[in-house]
Amino acid sequence: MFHLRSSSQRLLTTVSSVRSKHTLPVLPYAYDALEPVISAQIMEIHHSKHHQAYVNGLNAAEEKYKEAAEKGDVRGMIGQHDALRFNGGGHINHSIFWSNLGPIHAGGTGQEGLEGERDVVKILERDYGSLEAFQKLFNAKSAAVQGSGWGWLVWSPELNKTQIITRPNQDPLSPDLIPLLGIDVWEHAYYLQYKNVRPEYLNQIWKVINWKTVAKRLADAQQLK
Ligand code: MN3
Repeated sequence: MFHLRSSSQRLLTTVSSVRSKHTLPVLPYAYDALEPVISAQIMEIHHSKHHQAYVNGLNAAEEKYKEAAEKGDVRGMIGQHDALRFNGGGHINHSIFWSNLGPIHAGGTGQEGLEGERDVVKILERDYGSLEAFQKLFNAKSAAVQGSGWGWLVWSPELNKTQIITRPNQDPLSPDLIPLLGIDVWEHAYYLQYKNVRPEYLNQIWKVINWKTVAKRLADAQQLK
C-alpha cells in the first residue's frame, strides 16, 4: 500500500512537471517565408537555436527554483531570478516577435497590411501624428538601444494610449503594459544579413510586419478597460 501510494505520488509529480515545461512554439510560416527581408539562415538559427536556448534555460531555472522552494531555501530561490528574467523574457519576447511577422505576399503585411487595419491606423495617427512619424520614432528609438534589446509598441491601459518603449537584453515588459508589436534588435536577429547596419534592418522589417496580429492585440487590449 505504501509503495503504491508513493509511486502514484511520484507519477503525479512527474506528470505535473512535464505539463509545466515550456516548449518552442512552432512558426506559422517556413524559415524562408520572410525572404528577402529576413534570410532563411537567420530565421532557422534564431528560432531553432536562440529561442530554443531560452526555452531550455527557462525550464532549468524553474526546476531549480522549485527545488529551492521545496527546501525552503529562499536564497536559492532568489538566486534564480536573473536566469528567470533572461530566459523567461527571451521566451515571451520571441514568441510575440514570431507572431508579429508574416510573409510579404500572404496579405496583411507591410504598408498595405497596415493601411488595411483602420483601428491601428487611427490610434497611431492620434498618438504620433502620422504613420510615417510613428515608424520614424520607432526606428530611431530601437536603433539607439545600446547593445542588445527590443523595441516595442505597447498599449498602456493606464494612459489609454500607445507608447514606444525599448527594453535592454531580454527584459520583459512590465506587467502594466500590453505588447502590440515587438522587434528584436539583438545582433543575432540581423547580423548575418545586414552586418552592423541595424537601421537598415529596421527600415526593411516593416515589409514583413503582420498587422493583423497587431490589430488583434490592440482590440484585445482595449477590451480590458
Ligand atoms: Mn532574438
